[in-house]
Amino acid sequence: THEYETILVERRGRTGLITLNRPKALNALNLQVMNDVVDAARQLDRDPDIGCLVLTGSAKAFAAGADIKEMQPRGYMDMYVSDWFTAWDQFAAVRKPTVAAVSGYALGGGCELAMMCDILLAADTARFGQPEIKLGVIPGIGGSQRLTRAVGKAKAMDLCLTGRMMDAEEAERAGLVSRVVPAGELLDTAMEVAGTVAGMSAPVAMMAKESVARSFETTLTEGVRFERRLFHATFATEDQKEGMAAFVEKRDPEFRHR
Ligand code: CO8
Repeated sequence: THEYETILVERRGRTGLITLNRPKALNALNLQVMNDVVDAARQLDRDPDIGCLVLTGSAKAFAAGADIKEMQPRGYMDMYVSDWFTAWDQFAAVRKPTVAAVSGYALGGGCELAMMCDILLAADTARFGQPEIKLGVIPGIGGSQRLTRAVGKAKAMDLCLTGRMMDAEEAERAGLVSRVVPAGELLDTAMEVAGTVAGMSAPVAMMAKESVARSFETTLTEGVRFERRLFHATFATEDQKEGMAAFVEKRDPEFRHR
């Protein structure tokens, strides 16, 4: 694969692993990181041999936020005209399932990036927060929206207004993360989860993701209708034939991902 400056990209079976790799800045998300992650994620998303993406950082930091030093000198016109950080929306738009494996700090843009992923796994060392207010700004990559949808108003307001950090246990209790695992097992667990997802029918996994994601965008009636249409669409896949035949024949399915 293509070499990147700020990330490492690996393919393990049907899983694509992206590791943020700017250790000197605790993986602070500058424009280069954004462009690298978005480019790698879009390539993996298009690759028929990939069924799931994992995004991780280091033991100490998933990412300690947007790069403060890069933003410090900028002014309003500059931020507005360049539409600063808009490319992160392309990461959120990845259609294959994504797993965030968070160890250490996931602050500001780091927390926002983790929340863009479909499955959020935390090491017991993980710390989440939206500390932007302490810098005189507010979240800008979706934090005020995704955090509120994930944990509700009470904790979202608390975190965005005080800038305090939440540990892994509180994050799990609040519904921000789906599982907490010992730090040493984080990557193995993430790769195992991703391997399970990547072993499913790729188009059907994409439909499942799209359907759950739709619940954040629409009313219940429309959401249920959307789900029903996609459910019907699964019957146009070879994998529905294989999955149901395998059940009836008491064997494991061999999905062909189409
Ligand atoms: N940006 C730039 N550099 C950083 C960042 C960051 N966010 N975080 C850490 N670093 C750098 C430090 O400056 C330091 O560099 P150096 O060695 O050159 O001094 C190095 O990483 C190591 O950091 P520390 O020495 O501070 O490590 P500690 O273990 O003492 O502390 C902390 C770790 C608590 C994580 C601390 O580094 C910290 O508080 N970091 C900043 C956290 C933060 O405020 N994040 C939010 C950033 S703002 C944001 O994300 C806004 C997103 C919205 C933008 C929207 C635009 C549209």
